[in-house]
Amino acid sequence: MKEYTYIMIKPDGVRMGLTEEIVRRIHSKGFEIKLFDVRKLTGEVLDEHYAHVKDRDFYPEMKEFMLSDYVVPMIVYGENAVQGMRELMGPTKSAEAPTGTIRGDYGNKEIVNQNVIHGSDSQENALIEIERFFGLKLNHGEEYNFGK
Ligand code: IDP
Ligand code: MG
Repeated sequence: MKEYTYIMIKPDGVRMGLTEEIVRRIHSKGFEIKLFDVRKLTGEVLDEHYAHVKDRDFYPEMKEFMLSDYVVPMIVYGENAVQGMRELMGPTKSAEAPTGTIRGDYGNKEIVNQNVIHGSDSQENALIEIERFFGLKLNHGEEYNFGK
């Protein structure tokens, strides 16, 4: 079954000019980008999105970084897209991410929060995050027009 996932290029990725390369990698895995946008986030949406790390000591610095520039939110679609995108991204800590993954190739090896890209960690969270950032209530396996 094809599924949706929420992907977001973080400010470091945008500033390094990696959007085109990341789009190329997503397509080369056979996934489709159904929608994408370029925007600056608000503190409110970020606190909601990162509620699971909001009380950690690194959060204030991370929040400042995430609000520092444009991000590129996307809806990505395909077979096993949630897991497949996590593999393409590599693990959270760029210093531990293998070469060939997005975080391994481009993430900051010292500053953990500057890891270039976000990807949903489960099918359930993917739908929650897509609704949060695009205001769309989707179901996995269903096809939508996305405004076409
Ligand atoms: P994920 O992005 O790989 O799913 P999460 O555990 O959901 O990782 O953490 C969300 C984000 O919080 C990470 O992408 C990273 O930017 C930041 N983060 C997680 N752990 C640390 C840490 O130990 N130090 C600094 N930032 C962290
Ligand atoms: Mg996560």
